[in-house]
Amino acid sequence: MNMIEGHMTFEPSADIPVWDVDPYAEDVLIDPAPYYAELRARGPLVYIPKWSVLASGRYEETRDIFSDHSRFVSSRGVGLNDFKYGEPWRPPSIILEVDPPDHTKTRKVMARALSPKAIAGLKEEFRRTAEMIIEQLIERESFEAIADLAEAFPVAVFPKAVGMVDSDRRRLVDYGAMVFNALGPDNKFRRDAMAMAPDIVPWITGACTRDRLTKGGLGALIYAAADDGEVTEAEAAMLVRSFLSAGVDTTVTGIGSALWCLASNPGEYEKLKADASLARPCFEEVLRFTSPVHTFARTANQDTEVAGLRVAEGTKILCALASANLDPQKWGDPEIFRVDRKPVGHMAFGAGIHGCVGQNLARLELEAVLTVLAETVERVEFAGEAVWRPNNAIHALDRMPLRFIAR
Ligand code: OVM
Repeated sequence: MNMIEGHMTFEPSADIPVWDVDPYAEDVLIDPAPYYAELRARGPLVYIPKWSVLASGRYEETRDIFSDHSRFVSSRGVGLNDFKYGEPWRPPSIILEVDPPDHTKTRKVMARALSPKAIAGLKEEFRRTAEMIIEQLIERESFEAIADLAEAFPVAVFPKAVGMVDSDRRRLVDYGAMVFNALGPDNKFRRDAMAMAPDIVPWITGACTRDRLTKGGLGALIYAAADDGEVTEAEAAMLVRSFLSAGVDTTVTGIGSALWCLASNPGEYEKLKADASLARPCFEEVLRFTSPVHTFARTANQDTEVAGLRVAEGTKILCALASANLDPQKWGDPEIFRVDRKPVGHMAFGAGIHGCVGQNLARLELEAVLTVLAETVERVEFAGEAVWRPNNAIHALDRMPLRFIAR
C-alpha cells in the first residue's frame, strides 16, 4: 500500500480530470479565487496528483459530500492524514473527528451548552466589550485591525464565556493556527505551526480541566454533563478543548474579514450604518464572501460515486467550502459583497450533522461588533495595505491597518 501525507494513494477513475496544482501553495492560500474558479470549471471532482486527493469546488457536490456523513466520514480525520493508518498529532476531537453514534452523544452536550438560550446572557457583555474596544480605536489616527480588534474582541469575551481562569492571548490564537494548519500537508505552514506544540499543547490541555474553569461558564456546563453521566470527566476535558480549538481563530478571522469587506465596500457600509439591524445578515454575507474555514476534507469509507464519478474507499476529498460559496451556479454575482444578500445555504459553517455547533455564539460576537461599529463609526478606511496570512485551512488576514472616523 502506497501512502502519501498519511493516506492511501489511489488510481482515480479515468473520467475524473487530473489537475497538477498545489492547493496548499502559498500563492493559492493567499489569493485562492483563481484556484476556486478553475476547480469549479474543471468538473465536479478533480484529481490532484500532488497530494493524491480529489477536490470538490462546486456548490452542489460539496454540499452533498458534506451532508452525507455515512459515506464521507470525519472519523478518519478532516485533513490529509487518514486516522485509520496513523496517529494524529493530537488525540482526535471527540466531536469533529468522529462519526455517529459517538458523535451524537458529544454533539448533544455541546449543542446544549451553545444553544441560543444558553448563550443569550452573553449579549450585554459582548456589546459592552465591543463599545469599549471600538471607542478606543476611534480615538487613534490608525490602528492594526487584526491585533487591536479582530483578536482583541474574541480574546476578551470568549475565554471568559468558557470560564477560563487564566487566558493567554498568544497561545489561544496560535493553538487555532496549529489546529487548522495541521489539516494540510507537511508543508512549511504545518511545520511552523507544529514547532509551537511543545509550548502550547500542555498549556491548552491544562486549561481544560474542571478546576481551571469558573462556575458560570460554558466549560462548567460541559462538566455538569459529566456529573449527569452523559460524558466522562476525560470526555468533558476534550470537549472544552474543542471550544479552544474552534472558537478563537474562526471568530478572529470572521471579524478581520468583516472589517476588510466593509473597508473595501464603503457603499455597503453605508447600508449597514443606515440600518444596524443588518448586522446579522452582513455577517452571513461576510461568511459567504470570505469563508474563514476555506477547506475541510472528508474520507470515503466505501467505494462509492459522486456526480456519477467513481470514488474508491479511503479517498480523501478536499471540500473547498470557500469555492462552493462563490459558485455562480448557486449565487448571483458571487464576487459582489452585498450586506443585505442573506445568503441562505452558504457553506461557511459546513452542513449536515457536523455543521458548526458554535455558530450562534459566533453570530452573537459579530452582531456585537458590527452593531457598535454601525452606531459609532462614520467611515471605515484602509490606512495601509491588508496582507493575508497563509494557513492550510483558514483564510485570514495577517495585518490590516485601518482608520475609524467617528460618527
Ligand atoms: C475540535 C474542532 C472543532 C471544529 C473545528 C476545529 C479544526 C476543531 O473539536 O477540536 O478546527
